[in-house]
Amino acid sequence: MKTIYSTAHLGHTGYFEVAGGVMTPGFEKPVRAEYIRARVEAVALGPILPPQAHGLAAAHRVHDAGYLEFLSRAWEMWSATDRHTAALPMCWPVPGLRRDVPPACIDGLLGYYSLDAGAPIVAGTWAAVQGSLDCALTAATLVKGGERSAFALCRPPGHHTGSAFMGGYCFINNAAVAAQWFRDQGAGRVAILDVDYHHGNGTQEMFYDRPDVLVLNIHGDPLTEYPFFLGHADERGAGAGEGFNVNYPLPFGTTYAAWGAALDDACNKVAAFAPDVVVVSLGVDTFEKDPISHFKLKTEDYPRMGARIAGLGLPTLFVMEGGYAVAEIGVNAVGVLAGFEDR
Ligand code: Q9C
Ligand code: ZN
Repeated sequence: MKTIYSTAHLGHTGYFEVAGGVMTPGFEKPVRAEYIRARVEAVALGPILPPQAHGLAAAHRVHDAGYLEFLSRAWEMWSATDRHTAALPMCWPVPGLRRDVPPACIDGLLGYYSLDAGAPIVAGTWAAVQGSLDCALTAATLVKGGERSAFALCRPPGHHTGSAFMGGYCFINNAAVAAQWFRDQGAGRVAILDVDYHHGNGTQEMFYDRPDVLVLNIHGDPLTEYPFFLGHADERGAGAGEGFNVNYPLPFGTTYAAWGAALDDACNKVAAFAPDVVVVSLGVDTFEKDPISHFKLKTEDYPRMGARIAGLGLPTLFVMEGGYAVAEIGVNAVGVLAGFEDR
């Protein structure tokens, strides 16, 4: 399996997040992708290739134009106000406030276009975001060209990003853009299987009323886990998309016994849908030692996950999402890919 990796991610660094009420170095940091790349090399998974530049046309198919324009200019606007720390929002248009008049300053725009204060923007962020998207689209091109699978080593991740907001370490929804790109390239049906610990709220939002993209999510129950306000089991899609969104919210402490049962059910639904291609939002923050998560998957569970997905017998694009236990992130993420390849 080929891996697509860009060094542009290295510039998205040097920021903090508020964790437990305390300013803490960001959990989503460059070493994550570096450890995954090193593990791909160590097990000789396959060639590691740089992405091709794709521009933003594919992103515009699922993202709001004003949002993309904001993202591309946010650092320039923020640093023009003589601030040099990461740009972060501090005020949001919750229901009851107005969204019909977009703010004319960066501090207002940051809140207008975000879900939370969890997607800091620094000087290198926009280049990293474009590089991450390019990885997804380059890997998607390999799968479209007939390869059984490909691995987009995306960083920053994407699945919390909706059409017009960043959040949860995410800026452009790489998996969603790739899924839409497959549709635009002629795929009739696409399934997105999101195995990250957190609910992929952005992906769900983008395809919620569509029957051509089946979205399945296995994740921490939003009653007690981020992103809190989406990801319940009764969210099954709307209108023509009714029945084409499937959520598996699971409690803290979940092990592979219950997690794997959810995966099995999800895979049966994918098989019944008979998509032309599967996009896997691959987060490994389900790991027992993940510092911000509460599932209990073990390192030996990740190859089983990959093997079950391989059992679908479908062209598969893996898109990297979360995972914050950096010492084990490479072994776990590449474990899924090696398990998929049955080795
Ligand atoms: N400070 C992904 O896994 N909340 N995003 C963190 C601890 C945000 C995770 C709470 C978690 C976002 C792609
Ligand atoms: Zn996650």
